[in-house]
Amino acid sequence: MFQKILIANRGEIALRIQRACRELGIPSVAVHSTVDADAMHVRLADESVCIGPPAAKDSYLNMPAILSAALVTGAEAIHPGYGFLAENAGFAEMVEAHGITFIGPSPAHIRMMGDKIAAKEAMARRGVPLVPGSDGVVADVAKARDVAGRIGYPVLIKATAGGGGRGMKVAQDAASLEEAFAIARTEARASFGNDAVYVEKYLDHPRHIELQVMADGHGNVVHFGERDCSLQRRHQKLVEEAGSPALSVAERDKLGITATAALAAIGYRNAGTLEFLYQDGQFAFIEMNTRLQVEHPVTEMVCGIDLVREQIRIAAGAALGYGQGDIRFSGHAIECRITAEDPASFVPTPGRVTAFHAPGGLGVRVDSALYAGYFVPPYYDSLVAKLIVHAPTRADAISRMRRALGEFAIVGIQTTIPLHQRIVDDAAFQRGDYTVHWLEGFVGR
Ligand code: MV4
Repeated sequence: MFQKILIANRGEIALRIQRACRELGIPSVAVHSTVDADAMHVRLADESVCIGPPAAKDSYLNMPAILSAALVTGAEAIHPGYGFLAENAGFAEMVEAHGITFIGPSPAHIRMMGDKIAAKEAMARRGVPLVPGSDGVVADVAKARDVAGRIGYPVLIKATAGGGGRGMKVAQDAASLEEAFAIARTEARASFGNDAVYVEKYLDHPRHIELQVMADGHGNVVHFGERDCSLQRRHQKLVEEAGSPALSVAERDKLGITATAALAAIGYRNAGTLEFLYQDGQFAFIEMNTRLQVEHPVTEMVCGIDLVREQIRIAAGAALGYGQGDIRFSGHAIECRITAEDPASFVPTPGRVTAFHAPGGLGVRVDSALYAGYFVPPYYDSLVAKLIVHAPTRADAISRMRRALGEFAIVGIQTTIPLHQRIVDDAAFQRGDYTVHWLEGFVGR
């Protein structure tokens, strides 16, 4: 096992990883920007290193500074958390070239899944269902017209290097294809420096359902069930659930068998998430994330497993030590992502937290790096707390979430708690009757 781990992140996820290290008896090194010197992940750290000025590009994205911090502190492994350098294949390569273990998949797998076409091809070859679409890159609008003619309108033009909804354009009909194609290309070039695009049938009322997997690099791959992440606004998730209110146990089992077999076939290692669109009882794979995700706690609650601990064990070369049949799903979990934003306009609200009281009690988990007196800086993601509840049934989990949201006190800055209170009180949410478009309509109401 590792003697020391460097955590290349900040906020709640840095704390989350620090806790897993501590339970494994492994000292950890925190890194921080100058503005984060009194952040909770630094205050609770065994050891910490300042890696640069506030702007993320100069600190949490500063590869040489982070690598130097690992080398001078004698860290044997680096956990990247999510965001920042978590899916940067070049960083993973650089880390390994210096004899340090990257706690994540191989650089080759990160790179493969970063290319959405390569990811789809790899999964389709192993029997994972896809949205009907082009066979690879679509070089010009004439080819796009051929594909659209074959699969039917509406179609969606997507950037190969995409993600997060950028470089994505719907064409409702043949007349709008040329313009949509040009816009998607231009956006892709501007956002990713890569204008390669592909075409898919546009699904107009999908749910976003993702599958958590874990592979040990010794040929063992398991899944920890699905999360329903359909409640998003502008590709930012607000609420996630495990399991999905739309899915049966038989559908989950079937998807799990296909997906884990595909990942075993490509030799995947460490944690991963396969993203699917789910519409009219059909799954379609769209992308894979090669990192721990923000919403991983809902999976941990229903499976009773520590995903970060598993990531660390596997990176150290250990085998999973259990099979799919040993994994049990118990009850229902919901996460509300609480951000420092105006709950109506979503304008960020950095500032001083003057009082902080987190909810507690049975089945309540709060992952947060906030404390009374903390100044939420304007430089980073506005996520300030994840409130996770677990209960025997979905209805009980909703009641528990309503109760916990009512207890939560974050004073001094505006947060999205009032919006979450409205969502849990909504009848359509309570019925589980929503798609990826539901929240956009809800917030304006
Ligand atoms: C789609 C789609 C409909 N049809 N692909 C948005 C971001 C990227 N991860 C995939 N996205 C979508 N791909 C086809 N063929 C609709 C979306 C989409 C979406 C997906 C997941 C969660 C929220 C979304 C919001 C709008 C559109």
